[in-house]
Amino acid sequence: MTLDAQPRTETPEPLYSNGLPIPLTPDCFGPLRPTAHHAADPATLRARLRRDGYLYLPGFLDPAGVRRLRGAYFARFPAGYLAGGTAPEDGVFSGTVPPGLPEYGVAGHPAHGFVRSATFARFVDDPRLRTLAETLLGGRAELLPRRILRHYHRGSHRASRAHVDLDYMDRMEHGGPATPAVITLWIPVGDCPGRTGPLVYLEGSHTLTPGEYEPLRDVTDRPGDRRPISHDLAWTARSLGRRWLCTDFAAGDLMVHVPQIIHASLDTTTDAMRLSADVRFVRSGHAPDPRWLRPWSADDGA
Ligand SMILES: O=C(O)CCC(=O)C(=O)O
Repeated sequence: MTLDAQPRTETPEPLYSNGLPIPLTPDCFGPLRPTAHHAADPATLRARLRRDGYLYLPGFLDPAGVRRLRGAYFARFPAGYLAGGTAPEDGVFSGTVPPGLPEYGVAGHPAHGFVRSATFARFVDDPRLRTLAETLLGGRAELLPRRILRHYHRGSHRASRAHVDLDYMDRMEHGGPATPAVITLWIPVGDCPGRTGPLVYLEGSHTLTPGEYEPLRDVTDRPGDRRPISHDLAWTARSLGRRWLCTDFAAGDLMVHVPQIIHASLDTTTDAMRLSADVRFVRSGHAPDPRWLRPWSADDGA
């Protein structure tokens, strides 16, 4: 795994999630296994998703289209948010959040308008994404209307805690990890190397029973919310004896995962900001969780 170029030192700089360090050691981190989607037939794709709980598909989408989407989003921010002399497509943080910018993802914030825009709808309605989802779900599938845009800048010390998607969609049947009724597509909107804060997956964790990780929920930075498994990824790795799988994502890459796999994200510590979209498809004829039938808003509580 090459997370990013860094000088060779005795102890490499750790990565961080939710402000806590995770040592860059072989017991904590390993590489995601890529699948060459051009070469893979439907049966192979399904078998790999079943085996690993995820598919990592480098270069699945057109990188130029992904970068245009990044530019269209960052162009919505007021002056002063992006570093001077940089283009919106670069998505480089100036270090200053302009006063008066609403809370992230609520009405009035650029992310709230963007997920409701025709530009975003065109991007997620890509027939290639639907075809892939239908291949993996084994039949017709519906794109759920709640599509989340996630954007982090350095200094926020915020990232996604370790969790499984089914805890956030628990008002529907999911099927088992071998025959999922719903899948998530995670799309980095721009390059997203390790220090820009990508998604990471706990190796083989889709095969765990929920009871095996239930005790981790008792140690929490979010009392009153039992959905996150942990905000401490190093402790999660050690407690469950599994590595976090990670890669340096590039614009155009795509991840797919089943709702049973434990995943989280790393903190953004680069000037380049992390932007991603997660979209979900449900097998037709399967009643989706009703909270996922409305457009996303950061304060929708789902
Ligand atoms: O992008 C993130 O930080 C979290 C995304 C996620 O959990 C998902 O796509 O299921």
